[in-house]
Amino acid sequence: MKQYTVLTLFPEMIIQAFSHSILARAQKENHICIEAIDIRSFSKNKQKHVDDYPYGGGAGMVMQAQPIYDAYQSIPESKKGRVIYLSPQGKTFTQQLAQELAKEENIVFLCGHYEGVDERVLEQLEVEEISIGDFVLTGGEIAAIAVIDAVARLVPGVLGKEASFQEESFSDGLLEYPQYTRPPVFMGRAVPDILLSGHHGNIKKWRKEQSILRTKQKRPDLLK
Ligand code: 4FN
Repeated sequence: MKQYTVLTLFPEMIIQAFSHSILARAQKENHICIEAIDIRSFSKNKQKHVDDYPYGGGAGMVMQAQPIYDAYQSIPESKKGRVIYLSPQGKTFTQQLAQELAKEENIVFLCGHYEGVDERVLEQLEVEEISIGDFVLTGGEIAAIAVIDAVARLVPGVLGKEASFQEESFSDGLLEYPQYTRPPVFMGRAVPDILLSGHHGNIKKWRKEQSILRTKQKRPDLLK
């Protein structure tokens, strides 16, 4: 069973995100285990603070090293592994990285808040930084959820047979062909005849062409 442990100030965000659909079932069936550790519960002050003012001054607060370090050390040795800090300073997350991470037995994710985390705990834990893209977030949780979702669905057993088979067609790196379902005509728009022809060879060829055409038109960067 793959173990994903998230160090966070908002554990309920993580648990809730994976309480539906495919990844909820994957947890019930013990293909994956997703746990959230509340960094705040490792605060050593009465007010349960986990942040403080930045040395050197400036706006905002910085997450302190000690509660994060202690939260990490509370993880049993058998569940420790690569530590990923979700950060806009990280290398951009891709499907290739998802495939690589899906091979790991244990991954620990650290989610930042405020202006970020005291640099020394990032060094001490030898974190790897990963970013989901170039925009501003209020915290790392949404990024951790995106990465865990992309990784967990690649773990053997998580997707049904049908979906795993489809997965192989994603791995050509192309966008998907257009999809249609009933009714055959919607607001005067008909489903392409070829999809109703029952000729599986022609349908397969048409879909491949559509995938290539769409990728050229919408995401030419994916072809390079
Ligand atoms: N974000 C930028 C520049 C400076 C700061 C940010 C920013 C959450 C703790 C980090 C953001 C985006 C993708 C984590 C952004 C990600 C985060 C992510 C993230 C609070 C500090 C912060 C130039 C990229 C716009 C806030 C650029 N992937 N700081 O968002 O955690 O993982």
